[in-house]
Amino acid sequence: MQNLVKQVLQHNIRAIAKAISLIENGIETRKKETLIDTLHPHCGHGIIWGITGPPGAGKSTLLNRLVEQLRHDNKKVAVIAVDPSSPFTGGAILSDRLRMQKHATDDSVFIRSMASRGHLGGVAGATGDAIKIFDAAGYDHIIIETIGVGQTEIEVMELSDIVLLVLVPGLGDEIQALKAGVMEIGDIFIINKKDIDGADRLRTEVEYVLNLKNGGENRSRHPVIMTSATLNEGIDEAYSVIQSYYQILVENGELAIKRKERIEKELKYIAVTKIKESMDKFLNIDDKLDRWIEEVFQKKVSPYKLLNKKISEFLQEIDWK
Ligand SMILES: Nc1nc2c(ncn2[C@@H]2O[C@H](COP(=O)(O)OP(=O)(O)OP(=O)(O)O)[C@@H](O)[C@H]2O)c(=O)[nH]1
Ligand SMILES: [Mg+2]
Repeated sequence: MQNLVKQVLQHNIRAIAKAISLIENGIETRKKETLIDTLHPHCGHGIIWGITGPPGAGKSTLLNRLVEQLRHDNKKVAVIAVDPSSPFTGGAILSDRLRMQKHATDDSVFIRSMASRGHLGGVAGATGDAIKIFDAAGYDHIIIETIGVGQTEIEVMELSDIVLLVLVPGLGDEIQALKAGVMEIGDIFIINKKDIDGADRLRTEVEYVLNLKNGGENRSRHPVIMTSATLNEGIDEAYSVIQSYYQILVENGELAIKRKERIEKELKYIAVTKIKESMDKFLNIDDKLDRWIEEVFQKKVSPYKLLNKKISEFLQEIDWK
């Protein structure tokens, strides 16, 4: 494991791929903890972007363009396509969904897909670990693409420093989507496919909703940009808006706040998981459950009383102060 970590830190592509596969395939807890803990001091340099929006909105086409700009600035980029609905692909590249063939041979662009099925801690956990691997390995930008806006996607987007929400005209249900709370997760709103009808109207609607959210008086602080990813229009603007938005987050301290909120979530998650694990082990719930059910059913004991007793026994056992 230490050797693998060393190679990851040296930006060895094969080691990075291997580390991510280990996470994806669910290695032993102890090994995973060593991996993540050893990488931790080397994390924090990479900028994490999320890009989300309805299927077919042009997220990948747009991302492809933005990656071109990042490469032009000589940045190393990792892209993770998260697909909560599909099974593991064993790390296969979703080149179709990603439309990133152009970058597929570039060593400084690492493209990876992740799926959630059967993953302990959900896809958000696996994605979070993958982000740490890329970050420690020295990628300057780590970009996560998800489709749609279900709960899992929101959790994944919460791993980002900046979320780009890509919207397109002509879906018919734009406004419903905006009302459904989707707007909450976006930092920067991109109206893509500005070359088709309805883009201007959608922009007005989006700005209206954003200003409402802002109390209806001041202009919202969230930029709304129009692009045509296929025609390569508005990309320069999008790129510079993203950069200045990030700069503001750094300067006004919001980035640190966001990152601390992520650490808080992570710590709570680890705490709950670990407490649950040790409780399960001590209480041996699965084995005793039938007996407890019977006792509660027979009214020999009430549920709270039973579990409070078990838990205080547990706390005594571990000498809880
Ligand atoms: N007219 C027009 N078509 C676009 C534009 N951007 C993307 N497309 C097309 O829209 C289709 C979907 O593009 P993708 O980039 O795969 O969209 P996506 O949001 O990544 O799709 P999923 O990952 O499947 O959700 C493709 O046929 C693109 O060529 C645009 O600005 N204008
Ligand atoms: Mg895509």
